[in-house]
Amino acid sequence: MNEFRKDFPILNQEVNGHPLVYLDSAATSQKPKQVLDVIRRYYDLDNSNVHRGVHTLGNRATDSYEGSREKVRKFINAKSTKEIIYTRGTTTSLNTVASGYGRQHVEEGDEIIISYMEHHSNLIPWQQLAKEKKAVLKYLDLEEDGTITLETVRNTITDKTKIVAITMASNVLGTINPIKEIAEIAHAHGAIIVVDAAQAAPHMPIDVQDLDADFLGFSGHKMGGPTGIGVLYGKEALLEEMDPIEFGGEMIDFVDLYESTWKELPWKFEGGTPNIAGAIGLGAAIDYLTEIGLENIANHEHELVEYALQEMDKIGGLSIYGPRDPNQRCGLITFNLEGVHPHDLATVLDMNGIAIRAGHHCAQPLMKWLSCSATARASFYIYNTKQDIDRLVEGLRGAKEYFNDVF
Ligand code: C6P
Repeated sequence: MNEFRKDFPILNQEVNGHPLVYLDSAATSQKPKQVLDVIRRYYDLDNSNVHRGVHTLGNRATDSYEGSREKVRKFINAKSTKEIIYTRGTTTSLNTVASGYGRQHVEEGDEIIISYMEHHSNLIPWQQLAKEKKAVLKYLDLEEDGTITLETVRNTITDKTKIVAITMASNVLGTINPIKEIAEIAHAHGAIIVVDAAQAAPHMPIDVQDLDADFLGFSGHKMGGPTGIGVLYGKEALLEEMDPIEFGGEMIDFVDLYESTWKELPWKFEGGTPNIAGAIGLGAAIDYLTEIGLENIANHEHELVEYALQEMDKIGGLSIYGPRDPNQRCGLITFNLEGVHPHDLATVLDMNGIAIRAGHHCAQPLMKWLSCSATARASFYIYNTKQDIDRLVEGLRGAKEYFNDVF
């Protein structure tokens, strides 16, 4: 995988006098020059609004924008491009389902099920919906190692459950959840499953038909694409019966003084001028990842996680969260160094050119479950190497000595 590193110009720099080691891809990934070139070329040559013009630039922009939608469809094996809605990112995708499908289908006393490991984006929309509808919000318990068993799922979902909303891969624990099996249980009770794939889509193959996901959201910026673009996948029948969330240009068929009708799918959910360059950039990112192969990416990250766990264990004084089996987790490791606040740790590492994230990772209920207020997190992607992990481990050893000496 080392050869891909050269595609990421940003990595070729020094930070605070040291070669940059970027270990914060779960927050946002770096972008390969192939994606940057496509965006640049679009603005240089084709920039125009979509679905409006009869002029050549408008047609080119529309072709690229809709061409990217087909790439997204293929990427997650959706049946039709009608099922692919462009959004601003995972947060908007999940909010769209909660305020669209959720408001139309959830009633007083119904259950919405989420888990303790959800990112706020897959928690607050359901919390709000439950409050509004007087529905019951239930949490799937976690095992000590941060996994969810199917027994827990079976014991929590009931015939009153309308929605199960769950992450495919946790941005804190790294846990990969058995979505296909959870979907089966949800469907047996007449519930739908909403999948947060923000930390999954960039790192492993996704087949929405095989998973039998009803809705699934992800963000372009975590998979080599630009910020401000994401995807909401929804089964056509469910999207068809769902009302639009935003009203205005682009999404209408016919407007009269007191009544309007909507365009067909997917456009009825894409009000206003869309993020055209973003969608085209996302298409380029999908081309890039597909060329490498999602299986290869997943294997590379498993190797890195396995190596990192092994080397980090040797340091002593580190609490590492999430499952120990590298095959059960995605490419990130969340940890704390005894007696050191994760922000201080991240600052010391940054002084050595190593970028990690520290904080609550937008998962405050999970922090409570872990009995801590914050953690440090190193996350990996295609461009990371074992040498990067050696630098991290060296940095952590140095930080440990530094804090031991100072305090
Ligand atoms: N997690 C992280 O550092 P947006 O911001 O809409 O692109 O993605 C939200 C989101 C939803 N679900 C999961 C599992 C996520 O990890 C994220 C984003 C980043 O962990 C930023 S908080």
